[in-house]
Amino acid sequence: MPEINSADRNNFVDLPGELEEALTRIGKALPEWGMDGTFLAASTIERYRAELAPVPQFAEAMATLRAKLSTAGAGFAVVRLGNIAAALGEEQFLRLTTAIIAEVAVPFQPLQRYELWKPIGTKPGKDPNMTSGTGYQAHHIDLVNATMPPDYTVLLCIRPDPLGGGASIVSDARAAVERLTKTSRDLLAEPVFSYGQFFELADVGEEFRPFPVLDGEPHGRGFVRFTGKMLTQSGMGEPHANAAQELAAQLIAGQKTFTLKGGDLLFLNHHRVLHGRQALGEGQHGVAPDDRRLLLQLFLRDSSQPS
Ligand SMILES: O=C(O)CCC(=O)C(=O)O
Ligand SMILES: [Fe+2]
Repeated sequence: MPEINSADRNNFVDLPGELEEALTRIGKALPEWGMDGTFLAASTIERYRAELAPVPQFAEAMATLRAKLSTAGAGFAVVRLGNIAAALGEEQFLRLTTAIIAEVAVPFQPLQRYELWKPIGTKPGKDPNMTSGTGYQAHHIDLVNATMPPDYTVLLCIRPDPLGGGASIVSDARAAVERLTKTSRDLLAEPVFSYGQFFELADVGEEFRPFPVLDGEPHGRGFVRFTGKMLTQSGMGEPHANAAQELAAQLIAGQKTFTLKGGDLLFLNHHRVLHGRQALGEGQHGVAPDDRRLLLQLFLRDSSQPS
């Protein structure tokens, strides 16, 4: 199957070979992380930063990454860590990845069932359109029904779908909104939308129900609070449902599609982009569970945001 890729080079960060080698060396000796509630402990962040700070070219690579992720940039980026993943054991690779992520914002895991990283595996028996399902997952921000969704989601690809599916889709939410009519935008600014359950969550505020899709906040602060999954569930009236459908269509029209490889680290700025996933390949029952697609997910809180 040809690789699906409508993202351009600007959306990817390849590290220079020397930097990969230095990070691999440091990764071998990084200590275990600690947690402070749902957040990566400040002492771990300080320790990891101190280990990585002297590495030549590292500061430049992180500045490039932060610029791509900013609301002025594309709002998403994939850092290619496949060579480092291949050279380190899984535990050390996760520590190094966590250290890199902590250069962007503060890692945390609001889903209380998990420590820091949440596995997103492939479960053929599950609702196909949900996390860990095998079908299409429509554009969304994670924890859409929280008053304070995470500022970023991070997805680390451990194993791509051996059947060639599961491409990531990412769309510029602000650009999609700009293409709507004023009437639709006005409808989306009304607090009549709702989605899903709210439980076993911490540090994302309260349940927001019903919510407006457009919150009128400045771009770097507010969200396009949307999930394509709410179209069938929300119980809203027809004008609002039509406006939400229009937004869903514009998100699809503007989407970038690319397939993550093992070791790819996808950062998504929730203030700027929505994300989802194409269906996985048909026939997952024929793939051994340990060989199926596996991502790991965590979230980031931008410490510069007023809380
Ligand atoms: O499976 C994927 O690529 C995306 C998963 C996702 O966005 C989620 O579970 O929130
Ligand atoms: Fe998601």
